[in-house]
Amino acid sequence: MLLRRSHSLDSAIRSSDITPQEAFERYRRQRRVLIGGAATLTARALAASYIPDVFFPSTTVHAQALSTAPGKYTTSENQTPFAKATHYNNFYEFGTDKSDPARNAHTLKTRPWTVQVTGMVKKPQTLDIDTLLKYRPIESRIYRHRCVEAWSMVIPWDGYSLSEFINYCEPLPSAKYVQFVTLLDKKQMPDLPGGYDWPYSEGLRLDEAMNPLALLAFGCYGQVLPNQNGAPIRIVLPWKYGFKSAKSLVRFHFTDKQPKTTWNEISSQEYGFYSNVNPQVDHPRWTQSRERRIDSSAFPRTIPTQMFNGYADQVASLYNGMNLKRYY
Ligand SMILES: Nc1nc2c(c(=O)[nH]1)N[C@H]1C(S)=C(S)[C@@H](COP(=O)(O)O)O[C@H]1N2
Ligand SMILES: [Mo]
Repeated sequence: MLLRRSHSLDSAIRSSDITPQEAFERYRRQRRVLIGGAATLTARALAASYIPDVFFPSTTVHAQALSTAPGKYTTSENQTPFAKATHYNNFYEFGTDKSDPARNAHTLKTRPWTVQVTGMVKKPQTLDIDTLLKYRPIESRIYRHRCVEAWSMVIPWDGYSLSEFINYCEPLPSAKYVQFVTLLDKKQMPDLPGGYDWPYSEGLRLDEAMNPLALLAFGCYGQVLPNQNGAPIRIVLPWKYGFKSAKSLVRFHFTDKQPKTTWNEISSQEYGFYSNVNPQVDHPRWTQSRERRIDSSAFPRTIPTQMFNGYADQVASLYNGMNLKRYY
């Protein structure tokens, strides 16, 4: 019997006909084109990065993170051990104790995941997390990480500059701020604490957000972000207190007004909009002039805190002429 072949069916492959293996191969080819030019990636890292959920194997790229040359984006200070950076977290949606997120955040579902771009942009849109992940080559940067509670860590993050993504969003000239809105889903966050104005949100002036130091992170320690560290996408702002670095982002909102931010709403005396690390401006309840490193030193806080957490060369000019005691 002669099979009649329909041309239209023949040429239009429905996505449901594609096997996972084919989809995987397709993803792999895309990755090669998009990040093949990144000289820092080893062939093995590149090959392993084709696995959608684990873009680097921990061993290979952890080594790469370690070999990243110290420079503007990378400190040579000792890295905080992975186990500490993933078991001493603030992610209140999963509990307010430092050990809660590692225990509870397994209920966070990171695929499928979309990110909305809203407000004063040329074209409001919704993007798939994997589109964002593939948009620019992933770099490793080792940043100091300073919490407002006067502890610090040194963490290798994997991502690309937030400015790259903001350029992609094409904010209108009227946009002066960007707000970061994070996931709120009581089903995934059964222990969501009361008394907070969820969802957690943060924000920056647009020129701060465009500073190349501001990182859009998808991974840390050469592997995909653990849920408790803000999977599948977060901000990292090493010159500001940790709470500005919002985790598990679902929306970027561009606006001409300074956005409301979670901690500022809770206690504006303690947590300002800017929240730059500043050893000269104390928290009302403790000094910010010293800190302790989570891996090595217990109390007392013996490490002197640096202005802008040591990144003054790169960011101080953003605040020229501002009274930083007033705009804390
Ligand atoms: N969505 C969300 N993002 C958040 C927080 C939070 O509670 N919820 N805590 C912030 C605080 S206070 C800090 S210090 C950092 C901690 O990041 P880490 O756990 O990866 O070290 O995340 C910030 N981002
Ligand atoms: Mo923090």
